Amino acid sequence: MFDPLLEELNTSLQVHGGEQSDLPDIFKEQISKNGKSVIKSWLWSVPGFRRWRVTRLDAGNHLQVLNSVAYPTFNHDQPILGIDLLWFGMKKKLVAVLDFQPLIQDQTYFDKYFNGLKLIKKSYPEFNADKNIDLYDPKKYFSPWVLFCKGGLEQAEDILPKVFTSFLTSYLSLYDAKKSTNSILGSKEVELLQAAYDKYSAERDPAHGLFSGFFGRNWSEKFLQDFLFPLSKDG
Ligand code: BLA
Repeated sequence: MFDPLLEELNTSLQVHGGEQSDLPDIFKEQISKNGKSVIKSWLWSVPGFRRWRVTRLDAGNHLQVLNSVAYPTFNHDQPILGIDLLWFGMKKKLVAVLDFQPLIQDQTYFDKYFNGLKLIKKSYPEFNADKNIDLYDPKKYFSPWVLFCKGGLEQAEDILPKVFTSFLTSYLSLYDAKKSTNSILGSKEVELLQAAYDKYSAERDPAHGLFSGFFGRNWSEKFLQDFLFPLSKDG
């Protein structure tokens, strides 16, 4: 379901000077105990970013996932990119969350970084289901303009690709725009806030149980701590 979006993401990262970094084999690809599901991950090194990770889970008709998080370098205080796309094929159910995840909830910060996301949110009312976020605290690391859709095939096939393109373009332009403006946060603050994001996300990630079921508890814990949220281990 999400392969065209994954390809678009890869191309876009290359256009922005991204190169793939090496990853331990256990994180590159893992096959589930029953042999029916596979999870693949990629790590990118992109100018302006400390870490850009991408994960694709293919559990057939049961579940398809495309997940990506990009952390700017500590001297850039722009939001973290967060993408979590899930397609439950049997139920034909889409859960899509895309956000510029803010390091702080502050008006000056929002004014500086969120105009692009606000415009996308206005154009796509289908991605306006923000009342239903209940696994996370929406005030922590989610923006008031988070694109959130619980939908079906039409949303997945017709609307999501458009939203995805606009979202990615708009997020990547923050880095270009950033060159000419001053930071609101110092790099030590950015580092602490990105680490807090990892800790918070590692505790809340609804995928933990799902991964354990598919790939075993040991692998899942390693994957969560060492690949998905490596700064969650500090401090
Ligand atoms: C929801 N994300 C979910 C759910 C699962 C995952 C299973 C619950 C879906 C449901 O409603 O049934 C799965 N999360 C994953 C997987 C990975 C993962 C497979 O990280 C693999 C790497 N989640 C993120 C990021 C964001 C995010 C970066 O990882 C931010 C954009 C958000 N996921 C997010 C939100 C929900 C969710 C807001 C919905 C929570 C809710 O319904 O309240």
